[in-house]
Amino acid sequence: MKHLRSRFLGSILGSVIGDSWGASYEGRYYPVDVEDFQLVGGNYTDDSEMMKGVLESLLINNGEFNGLHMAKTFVKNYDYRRRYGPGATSVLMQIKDGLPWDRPAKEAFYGAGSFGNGAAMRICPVGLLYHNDLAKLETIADQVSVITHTHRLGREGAILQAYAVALAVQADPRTLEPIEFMKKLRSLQLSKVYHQKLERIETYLSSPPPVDRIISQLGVNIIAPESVPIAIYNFLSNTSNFYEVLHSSITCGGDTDTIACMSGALAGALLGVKAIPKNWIDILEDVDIFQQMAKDLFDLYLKKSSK
Ligand code: R7I
Ligand code: MG
Ligand code: MG
Repeated sequence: MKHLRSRFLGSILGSVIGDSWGASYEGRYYPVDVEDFQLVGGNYTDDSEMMKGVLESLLINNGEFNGLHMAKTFVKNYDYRRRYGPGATSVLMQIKDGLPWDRPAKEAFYGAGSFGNGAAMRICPVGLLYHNDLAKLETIADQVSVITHTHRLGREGAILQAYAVALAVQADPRTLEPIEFMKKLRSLQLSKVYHQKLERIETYLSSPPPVDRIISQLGVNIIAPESVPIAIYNFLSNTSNFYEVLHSSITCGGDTDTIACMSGALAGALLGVKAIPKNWIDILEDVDIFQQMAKDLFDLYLKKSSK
């Protein structure tokens, strides 16, 4: 049980560290020359700010989804300096202006809804809290997504990332089999584009091609199907090394803050907070808030599982 507490904390802090380390390199091309975390990291972006909103709202609502509350929490926390995606900004500003919380996201992108990676980047707390209840995990991940991302691919990206967090938090780091992990992910009902990429990841794990080919085949962009898969790949190719998971994610370039945020969530969930250098944690912005929320989420998990 002690380990599980450390893994909740590791996953939340791993997300914020990945986000703030990757933030300096957004939009660069492979191979990104990554400097030490202490030189560039510490300040997080929209990825962590929205994850904080998910945590705040789940904690106050006993782990259940309350759309109005969560949407209002996103609006309350919104700080444009955190570099939100344009779709998410527009949705949150419309909710601030008084539109019902579930309307603007449906109307985004000419009615298609967003498939940006903004739902997946914030979903880690759902994967942690519901790691032993897949049906509930899928339901809550979907609900948390639709506040800003109603396109099927945006929601599925969040479900995939949440389930990967759930598998990571339950896995034994000494015996984790990446191919077995992938087989479990492939049992999810997802669109073809995700299944194609999950199959590619399995192949690459057995026999890795050059990194530029992995990048061109999986993608490193701002949309969910081109960022969640490479985050999972970078995690599964370095499962024993927190540093290497984040470093390799950022080296790939593209949407570096978000991809490292997602792979950091996975590495932290598997390896626990002890795998994160203490001097990294010390320089993290709002670290006390994130630590407290991770502990509260674990206590909520305990409370819910004792019923
Ligand atoms: O998904 P979202 O919140 O953005 C998150 C990203 C992360 O990288 C953060 O670090 C931050 O930098 O932003 O914001 P959205 O604007 O909803 O989606 C991101 C982008 O995906 C959009 O601006 C579009 O370029 C693209 N996109 C779409 N394009 C066409 N049609 C998303 N959905 C669509 C669509 O339906
Ligand atoms: Mg960001
Ligand atoms: Mg990003």
